[in-house]
Amino acid sequence: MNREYQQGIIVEKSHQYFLVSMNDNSLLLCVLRGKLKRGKMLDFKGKSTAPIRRFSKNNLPEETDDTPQDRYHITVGDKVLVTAIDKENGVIEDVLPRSSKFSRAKAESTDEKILLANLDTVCVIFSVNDPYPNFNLLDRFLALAENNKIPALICFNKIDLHIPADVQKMIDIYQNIGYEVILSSAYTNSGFSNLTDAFGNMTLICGPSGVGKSSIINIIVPGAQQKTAEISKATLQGRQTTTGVRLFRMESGKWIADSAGISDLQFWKLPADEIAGAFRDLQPFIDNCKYIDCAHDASAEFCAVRNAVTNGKISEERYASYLTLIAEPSAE
Ligand SMILES: Nc1nc2c(ncn2[C@@H]2O[C@H](COP(=O)(O)OP(=O)(O)OP(=O)(O)O)[C@@H](O)[C@H]2O)c(=O)[nH]1
Ligand SMILES: [Mg+2]
Ligand SMILES: [Zn+2]
Repeated sequence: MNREYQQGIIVEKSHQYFLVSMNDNSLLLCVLRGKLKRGKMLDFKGKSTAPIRRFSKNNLPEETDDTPQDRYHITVGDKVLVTAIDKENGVIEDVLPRSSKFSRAKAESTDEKILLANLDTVCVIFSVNDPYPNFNLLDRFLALAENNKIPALICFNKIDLHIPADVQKMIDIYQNIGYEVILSSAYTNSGFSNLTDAFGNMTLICGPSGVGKSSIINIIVPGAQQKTAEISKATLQGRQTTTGVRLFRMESGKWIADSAGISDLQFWKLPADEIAGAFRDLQPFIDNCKYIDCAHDASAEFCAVRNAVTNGKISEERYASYLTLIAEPSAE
């Protein structure tokens, strides 16, 4: 590795701009070296000879919608090698290999969207009420996490509000399946030590809008909101963020990523034949169905999954959720 490169981690991305938290804790606003955009990685031996184009906050390169996307979809969470231009600006020379990523399913593989790289935990947050949880959406998040092979935990926030009986029933179901379920309230400040104990080295916080994701992050990373506002003002002002994901370093050194509320169900599609395998409670049964291409739906014969539902080994609610997901037109 060339000594002039410094290592950092991308904490925010907006079109072709990347905010990089350097190992010395400074923040650099970076663009990608042209060869990265064209899909060429450095070989870690030599420094690129291409001239560095100077830019400043007031003199950023023109931003257009048809900016060519970099081939690697370099994104928040990626570890990068940077050449600093000055105290505020730099150029990303290379991206280090990823250990994992969380992306939407690759049903249409030309348009993979990676939310976060190098994570080891997904924390799906819903509120027990206000808004009332959409459990089908929760199942979609969980299935996507399974599909991305990232361990998921569930947090039900706003327990200072009344917990409806139907919600309590579902909480029990998720616990029975084997998911860790944490109950929290950002208002009474409860549940957060359990929550942070369950976090890995890099945790993606996701869930629908209005459930308290940002409120929770603000408790876990004091000043996060203020920091976000300052960063956006200083660097990304007026520029629409494309990923909606922001990475924060917790005092413990662990990383936590806030993401914009997602209620767009379309976003979370998986190929139909991968859905059953991504339901943790259905998965153990799918190999016992008589037909290898069994869809485990109402018309399936000699289906071990349906049997398990009849015998009470799979909950009716989760099975109904599964049927909803496979019934979608483009889940093929
Ligand atoms: N009663 C109650 N309200 C809460 C709690 N946590 C957050 N809220 C409120 O819920 C609303 C939404 O909180 P946010 O933290 O902005 O929610 P979010 O999930 O980040 O929403 P998006 O950014 O839109 O995805 C705010 O009015 C908060 O004050 C809680 O534990 N209990
Ligand atoms: Mg938020
Ligand atoms: Zn079956």
